[in-house]
Amino acid sequence: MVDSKIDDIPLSFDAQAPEAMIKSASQFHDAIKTRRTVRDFSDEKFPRQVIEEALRVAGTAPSGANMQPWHFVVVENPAIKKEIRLAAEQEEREFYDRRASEEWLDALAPLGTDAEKPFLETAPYLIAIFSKKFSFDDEGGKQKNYYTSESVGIATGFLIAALHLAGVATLTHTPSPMKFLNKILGRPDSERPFLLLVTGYPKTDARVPNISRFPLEETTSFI
Ligand code: IYR
Repeated sequence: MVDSKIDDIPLSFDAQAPEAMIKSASQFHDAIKTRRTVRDFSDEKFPRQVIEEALRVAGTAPSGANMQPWHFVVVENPAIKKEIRLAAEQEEREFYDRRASEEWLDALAPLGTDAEKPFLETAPYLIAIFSKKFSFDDEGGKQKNYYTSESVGIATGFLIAALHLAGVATLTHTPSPMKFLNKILGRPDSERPFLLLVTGYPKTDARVPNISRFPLEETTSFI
Protein backbone atom coordinates (compact mmCIF):
# COMPACT_ATOMS: atom_id res chain seq x y z
CA MET A 1 0.00 0.00 0.00
CA VAL A 2 1.27 3.46 -0.86
CA ASP A 3 1.47 5.74 2.18
CA SER A 4 -0.61 8.89 1.97
CA LYS A 5 1.04 12.22 1.43
CA ILE A 6 2.72 13.91 4.41
CA ASP A 7 1.16 17.18 5.69
CA ASP A 8 2.86 20.30 4.53
CA ILE A 9 3.90 23.26 6.67
CA PRO A 10 5.02 26.80 5.83
CA LEU A 11 8.64 27.01 4.67
CA SER A 12 10.98 28.85 6.99
CA PHE A 13 13.28 30.74 4.63
CA ASP A 14 15.44 33.81 5.20
CA ALA A 15 15.44 35.71 1.93
CA GLN A 16 18.44 38.03 1.57
CA ALA A 17 18.96 41.04 -0.62
CA PRO A 18 21.27 40.36 -3.60
CA GLU A 19 24.28 42.17 -2.04
CA ALA A 20 23.82 40.24 1.20
CA MET A 21 23.59 37.00 -0.79
CA ILE A 22 26.92 37.71 -2.46
CA LYS A 23 28.49 38.62 0.87
CA SER A 24 27.17 35.48 2.59
CA ALA A 25 28.40 33.26 -0.22
CA SER A 26 31.78 34.93 -0.21
CA GLN A 27 32.11 34.72 3.59
CA PHE A 28 31.37 31.03 3.45
CA HIS A 29 33.97 30.62 0.73
CA ASP A 30 36.55 32.43 2.86
CA ALA A 31 35.75 30.18 5.81
CA ILE A 32 35.76 26.90 3.91
CA LYS A 33 38.69 27.47 1.58
CA THR A 34 41.14 27.12 4.46
CA ARG A 35 40.07 23.49 4.93
CA ARG A 36 42.90 21.11 4.15
CA THR A 37 43.11 17.38 4.43
CA VAL A 38 45.41 16.73 7.37
CA ARG A 39 47.49 13.62 7.95
CA ASP A 40 49.44 14.64 11.07
CA PHE A 41 47.11 14.68 14.04
CA SER A 42 47.70 15.65 17.64
CA ASP A 43 46.28 13.38 20.33
CA GLU A 44 44.72 16.37 22.10
CA LYS A 45 41.09 15.80 22.96
CA PHE A 46 38.14 18.13 22.49
CA PRO A 47 34.54 17.86 23.69
CA ARG A 48 32.37 15.20 22.13
CA GLN A 49 29.59 17.79 21.78
CA VAL A 50 31.51 19.28 18.85
CA ILE A 51 31.24 15.96 17.01
CA GLU A 52 27.60 15.57 18.04
CA GLU A 53 26.66 18.99 16.73
CA ALA A 54 28.52 18.43 13.45
CA LEU A 55 26.69 15.11 13.06
CA ARG A 56 23.40 16.96 13.56
CA VAL A 57 24.48 19.20 10.68
CA ALA A 58 25.21 16.10 8.57
CA GLY A 59 21.74 14.82 9.41
CA THR A 60 20.16 17.87 7.74
CA ALA A 61 21.47 16.81 4.33
CA PRO A 62 18.97 16.07 1.58
CA SER A 63 18.48 12.36 0.90
CA GLY A 64 16.57 10.18 -1.53
CA ALA A 65 12.93 10.00 -0.35
CA ASN A 66 14.19 11.47 2.96
CA MET A 67 15.39 8.00 3.96
CA GLN A 68 18.50 9.47 5.62
CA PRO A 69 20.43 6.36 4.62
CA TRP A 70 23.44 6.93 6.86
CA HIS A 71 24.82 5.65 10.11
CA PHE A 72 27.77 7.16 11.95
CA VAL A 73 29.92 5.34 14.48
CA VAL A 74 32.08 7.67 16.57
CA VAL A 75 35.10 5.79 17.86
CA GLU A 76 36.95 7.17 20.85
CA ASN A 77 37.95 3.91 22.49
CA PRO A 78 41.75 3.41 22.07
CA ALA A 79 41.51 -0.38 21.81
CA ILE A 80 38.97 -0.13 18.97
CA LYS A 81 41.00 2.57 17.23
CA LYS A 82 44.00 0.25 17.39
CA GLU A 83 41.98 -2.61 15.93
CA ILE A 84 40.87 -0.34 13.07
CA ARG A 85 44.44 0.79 12.46
CA LEU A 86 45.76 -2.76 12.27
CA ALA A 87 42.98 -3.87 9.89
CA ALA A 88 43.32 -0.75 7.72
CA GLU A 89 47.10 -1.08 7.49
CA GLN A 90 46.73 -4.69 6.42
CA GLU A 91 44.47 -3.62 3.53
CA GLU A 92 46.72 -0.69 2.71
CA ARG A 93 49.81 -2.90 2.50
CA GLU A 94 47.95 -5.07 0.00
CA PHE A 95 46.98 -1.92 -1.88
CA TYR A 96 50.43 -0.34 -2.03
CA ASP A 97 52.34 -3.60 -2.60
CA ARG A 98 49.98 -5.42 -4.97
CA ARG A 99 46.55 -4.06 -5.82
CA ALA A 100 47.25 -0.48 -6.90
CA SER A 101 48.13 0.10 -10.54
CA GLU A 102 51.33 1.95 -11.42
CA GLU A 103 49.13 4.77 -12.65
CA TRP A 104 47.37 5.05 -9.29
CA LEU A 105 50.64 4.92 -7.34
CA ASP A 106 52.02 7.66 -9.60
CA ALA A 107 48.97 9.81 -8.86
CA LEU A 108 49.49 9.31 -5.11
CA ALA A 109 53.25 9.83 -5.12
CA PRO A 110 53.05 13.65 -4.80
CA LEU A 111 50.98 13.21 -1.62
CA GLY A 112 53.57 10.92 -0.06
CA THR A 113 51.00 8.52 1.39
CA ASP A 114 51.92 4.98 2.36
CA ALA A 115 50.49 2.00 4.24
CA GLU A 116 51.33 3.41 7.68
CA LYS A 117 48.25 4.96 9.29
CA PRO A 118 49.30 6.12 12.79
CA PHE A 119 46.60 8.82 12.75
CA LEU A 120 43.98 6.10 13.19
CA GLU A 121 45.26 5.79 16.76
CA THR A 122 46.47 9.32 17.41
CA ALA A 123 43.38 11.32 16.47
CA PRO A 124 40.82 11.54 19.29
CA TYR A 125 37.76 10.56 17.24
CA LEU A 126 37.29 8.43 14.16
CA ILE A 127 33.89 8.74 12.54
CA ALA A 128 33.02 5.64 10.51
CA ILE A 129 30.33 6.56 8.01
CA PHE A 130 28.09 3.81 6.71
CA SER A 131 25.57 4.00 3.90
CA LYS A 132 22.42 1.97 4.37
CA LYS A 133 21.35 -0.01 1.34
CA PHE A 134 18.13 -0.74 3.22
CA SER A 135 16.25 0.79 6.09
CA PHE A 136 13.77 -1.00 8.30
CA ASP A 137 10.34 0.42 9.13
CA ASP A 138 8.67 0.23 12.57
CA GLU A 139 7.37 -3.29 11.84
CA GLY A 140 10.83 -4.48 10.77
CA GLY A 141 9.85 -4.35 7.08
CA LYS A 142 12.82 -3.92 4.73
CA GLN A 143 12.72 -0.79 2.65
CA LYS A 144 15.15 -0.20 -0.23
CA ASN A 145 16.95 3.13 -0.19
CA TYR A 146 17.60 5.21 -3.28
CA TYR A 147 20.50 7.46 -4.20
CA THR A 148 22.40 6.29 -1.15
CA SER A 149 25.87 7.30 -2.40
CA GLU A 150 24.65 10.74 -3.37
CA SER A 151 22.84 11.19 -0.04
CA VAL A 152 25.68 9.95 2.13
CA GLY A 153 28.20 11.91 0.07
CA ILE A 154 26.27 15.12 0.64
CA ALA A 155 25.88 14.40 4.38
CA THR A 156 29.61 13.75 4.60
CA GLY A 157 30.30 17.07 2.89
CA PHE A 158 28.12 18.85 5.41
CA LEU A 159 29.93 17.03 8.22
CA ILE A 160 33.40 17.96 6.99
CA ALA A 161 32.32 21.60 6.54
CA ALA A 162 30.75 21.74 10.03
CA LEU A 163 33.85 20.25 11.63
CA HIS A 164 36.12 22.66 9.79
CA LEU A 165 34.05 25.66 10.89
CA ALA A 166 34.24 24.33 14.46
CA GLY A 167 38.04 24.20 14.26
CA VAL A 168 38.42 20.47 13.73
CA ALA A 169 40.75 19.10 11.08
CA THR A 170 39.71 16.02 9.12
CA LEU A 171 41.10 13.35 6.89
CA THR A 172 38.81 11.45 4.55
CA HIS A 173 40.33 8.02 4.74
CA THR A 174 39.18 5.18 2.51
CA PRO A 175 41.07 1.98 3.12
CA SER A 176 39.85 -0.32 0.42
CA PRO A 177 38.06 -2.63 0.93
CA MET A 178 36.58 -1.42 4.22
CA LYS A 179 34.42 -4.40 5.07
CA PHE A 180 36.47 -4.90 8.26
CA LEU A 181 34.65 -1.89 9.70
CA ASN A 182 31.35 -3.81 9.77
CA LYS A 183 33.00 -6.54 11.81
CA ILE A 184 34.93 -4.36 14.24
CA LEU A 185 32.06 -1.93 14.77
CA GLY A 186 29.28 -4.53 14.77
CA ARG A 187 27.30 -3.05 11.88
CA PRO A 188 24.89 -5.20 9.85
CA ASP A 189 25.47 -6.36 6.27
CA SER A 190 22.75 -3.97 5.08
CA GLU A 191 25.24 -1.14 5.76
CA ARG A 192 28.26 -0.46 3.59
CA PRO A 193 31.27 1.47 4.92
CA PHE A 194 31.39 4.75 3.02
CA LEU A 195 34.47 6.31 4.54
CA LEU A 196 36.40 6.77 7.71
CA LEU A 197 36.66 10.38 8.81
CA VAL A 198 39.65 11.05 11.04
CA THR A 199 39.08 14.10 13.22
CA GLY A 200 41.22 16.10 15.62
CA TYR A 201 43.59 19.01 16.01
CA PRO A 202 46.47 19.02 13.60
CA LYS A 203 49.85 18.29 15.17
CA THR A 204 51.73 21.50 15.96
CA ASP A 205 53.63 22.51 12.84
CA ALA A 206 51.69 20.03 10.69
CA ARG A 207 52.49 20.49 7.02
CA VAL A 208 50.31 19.84 3.99
CA PRO A 209 51.10 19.44 0.30
CA ASN A 210 51.36 22.72 -1.58
CA ILE A 211 48.40 22.17 -3.87
CA SER A 212 45.79 24.53 -5.25
CA ARG A 213 42.18 24.35 -6.34
CA PHE A 214 41.05 24.77 -9.90
CA PRO A 215 39.74 28.23 -10.66
CA LEU A 216 36.02 28.48 -11.30
CA GLU A 217 36.58 29.07 -15.02
CA GLU A 218 38.12 25.64 -15.30
CA THR A 219 35.36 23.72 -13.57
CA THR A 220 32.26 25.62 -14.59
CA SER A 221 30.45 26.72 -17.72
CA PHE A 222 27.71 29.29 -17.76
CA ILE A 223 25.44 29.06 -20.78
N1 IYR B 1 43.56 4.46 0.59
C1 IYR B 1 44.99 4.66 0.40
C2 IYR B 1 45.33 5.26 -0.90
C3 IYR B 1 44.86 6.63 -1.21
C4 IYR B 1 44.04 6.82 -2.30
C5 IYR B 1 43.67 8.07 -2.67
I1 IYR B 1 42.55 8.30 -4.36
C6 IYR B 1 44.07 9.21 -1.92
O1 IYR B 1 43.67 10.49 -2.29
C7 IYR B 1 44.89 9.02 -0.82
C8 IYR B 1 45.29 7.71 -0.48
C9 IYR B 1 45.56 5.45 1.58
O2 IYR B 1 44.81 5.96 2.40
O3 IYR B 1 46.78 5.54 1.71
